[in-house]
Amino acid sequence: MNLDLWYTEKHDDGLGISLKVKDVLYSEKSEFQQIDILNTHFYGKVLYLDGLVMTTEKDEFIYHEMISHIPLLSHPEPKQVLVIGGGDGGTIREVLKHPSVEGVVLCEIDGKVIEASKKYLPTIAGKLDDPKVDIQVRDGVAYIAAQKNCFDVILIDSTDPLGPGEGLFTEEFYTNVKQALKPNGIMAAQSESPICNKREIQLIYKLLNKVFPNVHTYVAPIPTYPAGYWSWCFCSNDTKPLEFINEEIQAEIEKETKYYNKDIHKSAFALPNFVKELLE
Ligand code: AG3
Repeated sequence: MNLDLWYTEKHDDGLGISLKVKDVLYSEKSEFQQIDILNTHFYGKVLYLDGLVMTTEKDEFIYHEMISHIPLLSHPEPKQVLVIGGGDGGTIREVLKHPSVEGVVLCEIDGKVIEASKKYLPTIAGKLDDPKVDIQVRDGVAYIAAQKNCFDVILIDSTDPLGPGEGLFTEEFYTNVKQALKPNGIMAAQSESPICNKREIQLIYKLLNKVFPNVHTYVAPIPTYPAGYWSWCFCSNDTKPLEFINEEIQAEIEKETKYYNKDIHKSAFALPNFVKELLE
């Protein structure tokens, strides 16, 4: 298409994230949400859910490496991993780089996101058929409530706290996540933009602090998310970030990553003053 066609993810506060579109590859309304995959000039193929950027071929590596390697390398030997959300498969691809991982459950509410990602985003979704992956197409809220003491690492790769992702931002859900973790388990959850989503990041941080003894925010730039600056929360019963890092595996992982490395692991927890203030 040679038209000057742009799609803008619009926010109430007068912010938009615009990408020039080559083609619409997929556009369907599932039982849960509107799913679109657009081929864009700058960021390659982009997955949108309810009009919001979930992942793009060009910058997805930052988000997926940061949500996975920070918690996994902080655990001495992660064997069983759970990813909630993340139907595009990017987080699964990174988790599978860890040699100790024996099994990873992907609990995604919307089977259509998985199907569309497999078809149109093979570089992201390419590992979803790996024999170590157990795909559960169901609501993460119900799934987690039935899991006790069985995961070493849980990653919450959700959308924003509205629509089908809403239930993944409650005290009850986080309590169930804690119970699903083994005592030395670690969870990491995406926690929105410190610039655009001040209320959300504060709420997530407050709720997590009610449930977990250790809650630590870390940050990275994600060019295609609101304000280009994103956060995650690292939570555990007793492991503090940077207290333990599996350096042997880290050295191997670093050879394959495009964003993550041992310096980034440390610096991600260094927060600017305005973020520290938000979380006080
Ligand atoms: N999950 C976090 C997406 C949040 C983006 N928000 C937005 N664009 N308003 C991404 C899933 C990638 N596996």
